[in-house]
Parts: sequence; C-alpha cells; structure tokens
Amino acid sequence: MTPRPFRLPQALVYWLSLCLALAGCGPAPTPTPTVTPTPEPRPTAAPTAAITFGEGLAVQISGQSYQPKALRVAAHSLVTWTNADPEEHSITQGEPGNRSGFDSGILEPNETFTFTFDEPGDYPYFCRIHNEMRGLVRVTE
Ligand SMILES: [Cu+2]
Repeated sequence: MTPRPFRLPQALVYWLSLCLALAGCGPAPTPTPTVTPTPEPRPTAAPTAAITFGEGLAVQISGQSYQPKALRVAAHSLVTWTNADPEEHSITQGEPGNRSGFDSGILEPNETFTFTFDEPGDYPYFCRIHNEMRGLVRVTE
C-alpha cells in the first residue's frame, strides 16, 4: 500500500497557493467609470459689462431710441439731447415709476434739452411717453 498521507495536503497547498495567488492578483479591477467633470456654470456677465458707451456730449433721439443709448462723460459735462424724431419724447431721469432728478418735459421734434452732470455716477433715464426707451449717462471723475 502506497502511503498517500501527503496527497491531500499537497492538493490543499496547491489550491491554497492558487487561491492566494488569485487573491493577490485580486479580481480584475472594476474599471472606474470615467467621470467627466461637469463644467461649472459660468457666471453671467454683469449687464454693465455689455454696455457700449458712446463718446461726445450729444445724444440724438431717432427711431424711438437714444443714440448712443449709453454715454460716458466727465464730471461737469453739458450733455445735449436733440429730438430728431417726428414725434414727442422726453428725457427723464430714473425709470418708469421711479423718477428722480432731471426731466426735459415733453420734447417736440427738433427741440433740444441740455443738462450738466456735476456728480460722478450712473444716470439712467427713459422716455415718459415710450417707457421702453431707455438711456444711460455715466459720469466719471
Ligand atoms: Cu419717446
């Protein structure tokens, strides 16, 4: 009778080492899903950044629009609006429902309105007759 006391342990060792080897290698790593970083939403540019300022000291009112819509002037500048439209308009500081400061009154066609801006700051204005007409004077130091 052939002694076979080691067969089982040898097989056990074999399987154990195989298991250890496999465990050492570990299961095939689960591929990590590639996470595409969600781009951070860009902050919307402030509306003021989009303003294109005209130069000079004159604003024409034409086609129910102030031209330029935004004007940048130095302090103590005298700005003149001319109504080049065939209809009445106004140059009224503030916004509809929140008026303040200068007001041309009703400006007939071809009439002008002047105002001196002494204090630096932003002066939004509108037309009392056509509330969608908006303008801005930015007064710098
Ligand atoms: Cu108007």
